[in-house]
Amino acid sequence: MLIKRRRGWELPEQEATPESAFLHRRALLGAGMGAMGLGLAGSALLGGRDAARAATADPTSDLYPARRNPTYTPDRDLTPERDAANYNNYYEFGTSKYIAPAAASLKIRPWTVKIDGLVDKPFEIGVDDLIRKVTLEERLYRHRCVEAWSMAVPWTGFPLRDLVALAKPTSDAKYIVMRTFLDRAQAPGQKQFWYPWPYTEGLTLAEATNDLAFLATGIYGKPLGNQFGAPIRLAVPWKYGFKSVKAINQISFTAERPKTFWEGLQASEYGFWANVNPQVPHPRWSQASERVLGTDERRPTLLFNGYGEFVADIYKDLKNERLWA
Ligand SMILES: Nc1nc2c(c(=O)[nH]1)N[C@H]1C(S)=C(S)[C@@H](COP(=O)(O)O)O[C@H]1N2
Ligand SMILES: [Mo]
Repeated sequence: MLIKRRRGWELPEQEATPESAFLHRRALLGAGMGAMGLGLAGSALLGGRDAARAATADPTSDLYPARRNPTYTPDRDLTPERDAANYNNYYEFGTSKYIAPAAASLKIRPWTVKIDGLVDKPFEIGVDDLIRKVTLEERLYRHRCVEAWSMAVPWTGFPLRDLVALAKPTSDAKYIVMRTFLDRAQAPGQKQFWYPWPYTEGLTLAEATNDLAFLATGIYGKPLGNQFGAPIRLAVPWKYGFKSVKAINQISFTAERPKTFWEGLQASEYGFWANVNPQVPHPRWSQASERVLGTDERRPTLLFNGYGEFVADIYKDLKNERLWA
């Protein structure tokens, strides 16, 4: 995808929802595939790779691209898809940044999300049913990894708040805990027993119901690729990237603060709050600036990753907490 240099508010629609997404859908519909299902005619018509993609087509792909919500527009160019899709953190599939091929084999359907803990009535819901219960929208968000690299990407998804509303937490619930699948056969990284699998993250309910907290099911105008945490992952852009847990299959409401994956590994370096703050260095490196993925650029890091206007109020009475990573 070619990205021309423009101000954030001038980003045209086609940069967030690449042309290929429209073209691919049009090819399918033009061939009558919508009604026919994915038969032989389809494989003959589409090239080998496209045919493979169509055969495993996401059951909700008709919902993409979704309408853009213009409230969320970053101050910088979007990261080209090719760069974001080939530089990922996903320890379940290895500790390098090049896990996309390994992650591709994760089976993401059927997929259910279990909602339990302090809720009116625990339930389990198929991810496609969940996606069709809510309204998908596109948001352009910055992402700042604790390792001091950053990107800006167009997520598709829905506010985490809408899931909280579906779950109906009781008045005792104070935290929301999100967990990734546990399957050593599919995720070789999970054979590394010194990590506290499954990957677990948490937010306070005040954070979870903030406008910015987002559950992403797509990116670049299409369903999520596996390397991004398909079929459903969190995006909380004012926090370091490790809070944005991928491939969620359980969401629990609790009265107690959960022990998160990275806290379990190294609490002194990766805390529960992990709000982005350029003035609070990581014990082993500065957080003052960030390398922008896909460019040679370094940018100064912003307090709350630039999202203070949305979230600063949440923290004003929490002065005794270690709010910054
Ligand atoms: N389940 C799971 N979720 C995860 C991770 C992980 O290793 N496993 N890595 C986190 C980190 S450190 C970052 S920076 C982001 C990276 O998201 P991306 O690969 O989509 O850019 O995912 C986060 N979510
Ligand atoms: Mo990260």
